[in-house]
Amino acid sequence: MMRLLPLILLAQLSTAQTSQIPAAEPQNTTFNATYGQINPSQAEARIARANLSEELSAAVLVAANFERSNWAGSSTQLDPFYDDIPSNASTAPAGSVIKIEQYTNTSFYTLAPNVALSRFLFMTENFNGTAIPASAFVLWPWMPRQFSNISGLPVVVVVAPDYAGLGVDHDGNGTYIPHQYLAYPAHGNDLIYSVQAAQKAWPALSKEFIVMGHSQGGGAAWSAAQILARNPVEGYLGTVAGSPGTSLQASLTFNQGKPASIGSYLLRAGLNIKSIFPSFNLGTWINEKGLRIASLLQDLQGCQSVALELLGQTDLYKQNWNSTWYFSRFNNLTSNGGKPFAGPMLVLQGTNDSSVFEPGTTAAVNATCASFPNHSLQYAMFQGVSHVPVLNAGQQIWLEWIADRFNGIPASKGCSSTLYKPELSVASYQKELKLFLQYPEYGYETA
Ligand SMILES: *[C@@H]1O[C@H](CO)[C@@H](O)[C@H](O)[C@H]1NC(C)=O
Ligand SMILES: *[C@@H]1O[C@H](CO)[C@@H](O)[C@H](O)[C@H]1NC(C)=O
Ligand SMILES: *[C@@H]1O[C@H](CO)[C@@H](O)[C@H](O)[C@H]1NC(C)=O
Ligand SMILES: *[C@@H]1O[C@H](CO)[C@@H](O)[C@H](O)[C@H]1NC(C)=O
Ligand SMILES: *[C@@H]1O[C@H](CO)[C@@H](O)[C@H](O)[C@H]1NC(C)=O
Ligand SMILES: *[C@@H]1O[C@H](CO)[C@@H](O)[C@H](O)[C@H]1NC(C)=O
Ligand SMILES: *[C@@H]1O[C@H](CO)[C@@H](O)[C@H](O)[C@H]1NC(C)=O
Ligand SMILES: *[C@@H]1O[C@H](CO)[C@@H](O)[C@H](O)[C@H]1NC(C)=O
Ligand SMILES: *[C@@H]1O[C@H](CO)[C@@H](O)[C@H](O)[C@H]1NC(C)=O
Ligand SMILES: *[C@@H]1O[C@H](CO)[C@@H](O)[C@H](O)[C@H]1NC(C)=O
Ligand SMILES: CC(=O)N[C@H]1CO[C@H](CO)[C@@H](O)[C@@H]1O
Ligand SMILES: CC(=O)N[C@H]1CO[C@H](CO)[C@@H](O)[C@@H]1O
Repeated sequence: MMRLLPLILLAQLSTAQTSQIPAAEPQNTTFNATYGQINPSQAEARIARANLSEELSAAVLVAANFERSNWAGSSTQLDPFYDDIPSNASTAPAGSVIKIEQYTNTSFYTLAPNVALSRFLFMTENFNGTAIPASAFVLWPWMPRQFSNISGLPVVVVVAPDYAGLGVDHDGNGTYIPHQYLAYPAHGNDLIYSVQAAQKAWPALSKEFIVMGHSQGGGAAWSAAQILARNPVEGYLGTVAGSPGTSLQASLTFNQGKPASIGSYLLRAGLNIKSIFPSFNLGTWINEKGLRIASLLQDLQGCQSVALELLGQTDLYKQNWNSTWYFSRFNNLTSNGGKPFAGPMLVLQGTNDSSVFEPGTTAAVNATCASFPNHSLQYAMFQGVSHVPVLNAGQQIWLEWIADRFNGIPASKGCSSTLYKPELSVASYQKELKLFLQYPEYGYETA
């Protein structure tokens, strides 16, 4: 039987601008933002400390300056919004709001038009349950979608926390707040408490909410569902976990034979594990060369682009990592899957994901379904789809799933698994994003 696809004709109407506009000049191919670019005279000395090759040193500098060109105006460390922590942060409980910026000037942000932004600081809890400040934002659609079953603006995607330690990186006393990378329960706390704080700050937000995240955020969302099974929160309607991280062990197991990936995970996770296990020393997993690189990564405040360059090396770690107590314990304490969770939950996974591997997610889903066959878990796999693009491939599924929850339609009980296949052959589809954003300076660039 032939399937009929709904046909939508898209027409773009172009109108000439009549107002005075700056004369067109060629698109600027240099990085636009000059703010925060590393001082060239200092860069060499800072990078030299890591004893990298000349070629890699140059690549790291380019990557660092590229990241900085993406900052929205300034570093969070110099932005008073993130840097000035209200004094009540020392006493306010998790889930409370400690600062609200109702209107955020988005001229340096990469937002779709007709989306407004508010930022706020709230109290979350770190892995061990200490209350700490963190940041989050609310995206306000021009016309929020209405749902029959809830009162107020539907809370999903619009409230987005920075993980604790990113954004706000110190408490009211100036004490450093580490980002507990891949300690999923800590990230789960950030999701749950940011919603509670946002609801306090903006009563127009609905009591009902859906938790959603992707990749590390998918792991955060799944972990939030596990936390909510122990500590239920009124209004919770379900979780969407896209390409979810399930455990450090899973990430490393599926990277066996790829030493660069193993080193990258061990270094990034190991950087802040000391905040959970005070006796841990990064040198337990990471060798001397790796330690120099870790210092540089922190000195540059490097993010994904810098890490991609710096951690792409094969010889940064010690071979005995997987026989250490810390590895086993961290893994046991932070993993997702095979544990009770508050459902319903929708898990999205591409079968050709080279960051979060499908067999790892499938194993976590299987373990969960084996132990909790009567919970509601819907597993959606997407043939040939990779890591981030699973949210594009699967958007009909997750948007409808969310709408059903807000409309009060109960999710089916039990576990189900579906492999979705594309309309045309897998090879017909562009696999990855092929663009990056630039700041438009002239009208012709956005005409
Ligand atoms: C491109 O941007 C850089 C940095 O903002 C500036 O120095 C340069 O003059 C610009 N070039 C053009 C062609 O606009
Ligand atoms: C720096 O790197 C070079 C080349 O890899 C190596 O020969 C040298 O021993 C390294 N120096 C230190 C202090 O590790
Ligand atoms: C700073 O630390 C002291 C001692 O631990 C504590 O009593 C105080 O509440 C902290 N203040 C803030 C603003 O966090
Ligand atoms: C903390 O103080 C800020 C003002 O600095 C206030 O807006 C906020 O409501 C307070 N939060 C709590 C939980 O006391
Ligand atoms: C937002 O910031 C831009 C750039 O600094 C400025 O031109 C604009 O006037 C600001 N908008 C508002 C509403 O303050
Ligand atoms: C954090 O919790 C873990 C697991 O219970 C424990 O082993 C560790 O000692 C705790 N760390 C701190 C800093 O309290
Ligand atoms: C532990 O590491 C060793 C050496 O890299 C490797 O041969 C072994 O397969 C690893 N075991 C696990 C369970 O990852
Ligand atoms: C982690 O869990 C496994 C399986 O339950 C157990 O064998 C192991 O002893 C645990 N490791 C630690 C350090 O608690
Ligand atoms: C998960 O369960 C399915 C269905 O029982 C099975 O076919 C598959 O091999 C399992 N996969 C993993 C990785 O456990
Ligand atoms: C998976 O991705 C790799 C790398 O992009 C590609 O070579 C391979 O053909 C893909 N496999 C499938 C089944 O799509
Ligand atoms: C984000 C940023 O730095 N934008 C700058 C891009 O370039 C134009 C023109 O040079 C500046 O006005 C913007 O401030
Ligand atoms: C506010 C509201 O109408 N809530 C309802 C949403 O749907 C569920 C399930 O059908 C009901 O139990 C709620 O009362």
